[in-house]
Amino acid sequence: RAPTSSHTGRTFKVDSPNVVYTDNVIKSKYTYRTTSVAQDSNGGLVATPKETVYDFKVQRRVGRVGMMLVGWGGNNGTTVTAGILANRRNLVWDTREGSRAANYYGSVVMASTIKLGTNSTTGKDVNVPFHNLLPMVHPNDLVVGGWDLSGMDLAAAMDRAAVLEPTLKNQIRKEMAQMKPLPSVYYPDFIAANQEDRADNVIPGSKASMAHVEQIRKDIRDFKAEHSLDKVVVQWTASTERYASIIPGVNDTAENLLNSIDAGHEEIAPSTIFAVASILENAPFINGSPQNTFVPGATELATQHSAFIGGDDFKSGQTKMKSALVDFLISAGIKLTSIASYNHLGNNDGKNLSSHDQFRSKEISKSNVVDDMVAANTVLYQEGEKPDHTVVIKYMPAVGDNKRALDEYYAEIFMGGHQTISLFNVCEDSLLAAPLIIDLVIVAEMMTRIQWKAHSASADTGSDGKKDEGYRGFHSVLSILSYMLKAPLTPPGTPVINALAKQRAAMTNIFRACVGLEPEADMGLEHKLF
Ligand code: NAI
Ligand code: DG6
Repeated sequence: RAPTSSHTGRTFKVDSPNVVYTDNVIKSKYTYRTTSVAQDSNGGLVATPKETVYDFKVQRRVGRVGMMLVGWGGNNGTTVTAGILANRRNLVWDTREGSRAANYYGSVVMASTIKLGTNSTTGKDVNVPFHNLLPMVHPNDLVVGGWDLSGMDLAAAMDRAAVLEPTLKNQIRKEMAQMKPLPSVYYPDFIAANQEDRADNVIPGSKASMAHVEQIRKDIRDFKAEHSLDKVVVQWTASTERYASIIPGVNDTAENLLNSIDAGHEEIAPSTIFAVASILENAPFINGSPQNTFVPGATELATQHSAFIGGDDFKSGQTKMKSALVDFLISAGIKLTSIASYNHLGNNDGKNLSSHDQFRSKEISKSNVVDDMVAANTVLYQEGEKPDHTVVIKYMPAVGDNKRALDEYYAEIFMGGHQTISLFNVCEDSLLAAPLIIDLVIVAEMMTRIQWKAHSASADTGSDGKKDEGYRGFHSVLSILSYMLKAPLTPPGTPVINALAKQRAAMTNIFRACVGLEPEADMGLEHKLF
């Protein structure tokens, strides 16, 4: 299917000597301003403004993009696929509350705006859709495919998921029924025993093998060829696995990991097999579940191949709220002392998580999400001090995909007082996760078209001529995806940012830099100095 969609809303061009548009690329010269802090001989801090000048280059042609989902027949997989079909066809359906139309609500890229600047005449803010910041793939144009342990076609799987209205499902049933997940890799030890009855679509072999890696690689290549795609992004939205043990000599280096796969080592998870296959195919791979798919050997392999990886665990409901609320409380000078987070849900994810080892993976990813905000406030917290934080998840079939998340935030305020915030959050799990799956693909694909280099005065910024050399991609570990993820993966040795507003700012400001625009400072001096 030829791409047909165009982004709506206001487009713009930057008028600056630092920005050049050609038919193929956008080039910008960008001055990155930071503050370097050192300690003087008396132990005092000295802050020095620092400037680094970069050249960015963005390929304008998006090309044809495929999205391959592992766990395609699950609640998230079927919901995101149905959502794309419905949007593509501008579908409208009846509900008991009136008619509803397809949209991309919940996608930060598709449904939010950024402030471009202030109107030169009125002084009012001018906002543009996020997706107009740079040439990005439109989700309607994504070609969707993938794998699942369950061989059910996507129409039947969508019914099993029990997420969407029958009046919508009826309009896309025919198309969904033609979609069938590819057989997948099943190592029963990694997911809950209660998932066994789904596993009727498996590639033979119940532990790691190079043949499995090769089969997944072939699947990616075949999908690309069959649909004439320029690139494919692979995403794990399959069941949560248990953690893999990190064993020296087994999965600690790229070489050891490949050897261990070859030797059929039992500590290699299916998700790591998919990660390795994607890396070797140079297809960006994103882990939407909490387990440690990216064992050190997998991260090293990605770096060696300059292949993009991102993870872990979609940040959809309770945790997204937490990473905004905790940032607000601590930045407001309120000392958060405990967070009690309780969930109950009745979908298949909840069933899988009712098994201890799989729950443990989720408990870890849901628990570490406030560390950076706490550590940043040395007025409220002594070194090593943290709020109490507990996470409970219970399987309650009756509520299906409509997860209930109850949170109590308990904080110390002025003069020994207390503030207690209780939240009851009904998180329609897959409807919150589906737009994140889309954002992760759009942003990951975007990153395949951005290159940078340290600025050199002799650089040719005006054409694709000979001097146009020395550009390279961002680091393999795409921490720019952090906004969509609970436990963001970052390049080794670099800080993890969980605060939601900072995560969004990182994404929008990097994209702004690519068109030579300053970060949005929110100072509003133009309205304050008269
Ligand atoms: P689901 O249980 O409905 O779907 C998972 C699918 O993965 C199933 O169809 C299952 O057959 C398949 N599967 C399991 N192992 C597989 C393998 N090795 N290869 C291929 N397919 C395999 O779960 P749901 O709700 O779609 O969630 C998917 C994942 O996303 C879970 O790990 C969940 O924890 C995670 N997640 C979900 C969020 C949400 O809001 N829905 C948010 C954050 C993470
Ligand atoms: C229990 O919380 C089940 C999980 O799979 C979550 O639904 C999912 O991880 C979303 O979590 P959160 O904290 O982003 O709402």
